[in-house]
Amino acid sequence: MTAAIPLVWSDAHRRHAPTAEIWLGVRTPAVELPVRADAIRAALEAAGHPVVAATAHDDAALEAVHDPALLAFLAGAYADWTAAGLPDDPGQPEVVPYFFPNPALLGTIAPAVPAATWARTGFFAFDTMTPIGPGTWAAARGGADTALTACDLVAGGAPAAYACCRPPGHHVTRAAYGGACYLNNAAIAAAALRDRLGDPVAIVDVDAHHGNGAQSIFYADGGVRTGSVHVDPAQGWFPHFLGFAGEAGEGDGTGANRNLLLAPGSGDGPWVAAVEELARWASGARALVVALGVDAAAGDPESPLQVTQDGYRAAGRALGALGLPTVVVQEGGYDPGTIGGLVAATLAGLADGISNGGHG
Ligand code: SP5
Ligand code: ZN
Repeated sequence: MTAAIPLVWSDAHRRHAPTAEIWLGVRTPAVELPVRADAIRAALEAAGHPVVAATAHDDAALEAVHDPALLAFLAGAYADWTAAGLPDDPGQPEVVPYFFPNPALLGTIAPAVPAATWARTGFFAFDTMTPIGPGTWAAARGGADTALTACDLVAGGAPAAYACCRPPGHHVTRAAYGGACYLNNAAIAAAALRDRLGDPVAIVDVDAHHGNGAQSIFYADGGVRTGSVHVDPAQGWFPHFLGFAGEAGEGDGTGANRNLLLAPGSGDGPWVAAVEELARWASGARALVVALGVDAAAGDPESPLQVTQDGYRAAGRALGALGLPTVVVQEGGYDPGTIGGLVAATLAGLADGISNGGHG
């Protein structure tokens, strides 16, 4: 029996409390809220997981996967926005984009960062639903520290650690943010584990949405295998432009990306089978990062998948049975009433899989 998987935590998550998501130009209620992490922590503490405070880590760990220009933008965007008076005129309290450098606008001309504060956001953001408020950067930076602290535990010999990252991260590429995400915690963790434990590292993303960020960051890099199971973007689901089966990597990364697509309405049978396939594919890596979105669950307001708590437990078991040093990073999951139990079940399955190994 392994010791209970530690929960790594940063209080800074609460400083990101968006007032709205701009959806089709309309202010709609934000769903990526502080209550999410608080609900998960409560469930995991009740299940006996020890809490470990995140420690500060150097920016170099972020620069391993992100463009310094994106990091500088995120760190300063809210101060720039308020200095430009935009909360008063036109009355937008949070940093949002309005104009995007569509490749078909620019052709072969490289985009430059716009001079106007109100136009700059569109250089870095790829959707309108990922607002930057007064505490967003502190929260996102704390989330990265949370993932990196979990890496420290695992590199130090813990079989697994769970990073309760909020805001989530798996949609963020090297230089662009969106999808309620600001820093790609799973990619940051994979790079840190690669430094400490060697190549290759695997990322298995079980969030209901495609893990486009890690796919993009490591697309030409065979040192990090990236796999994602998600609802088929061709059937109308975010991130719409990416996540298709033919996206397999390029150059040194050819064959190192896997996308497994599920139809809306899919439940435990096909979803657990897909996770098992990604687990088999990850076997032989030196370390594993699980991008744990629990929004594939039935009842989640952001996805049409119908996975149960038992399905998440089975996914955890399959991933734990690999016996790899494992960092689990929180991604999506938007029903505060059920996400704690879903994460607890996944970690229980993971611990079970680790204990039983290949003998279960
Ligand atoms: C981390 C994560 O799970 N991000 C997923 C974000 C997907 N958001 C897609 C939003 C599509 C529009 N939904 C309408 C909700 C209106 N408030
Ligand atoms: Zn998601």
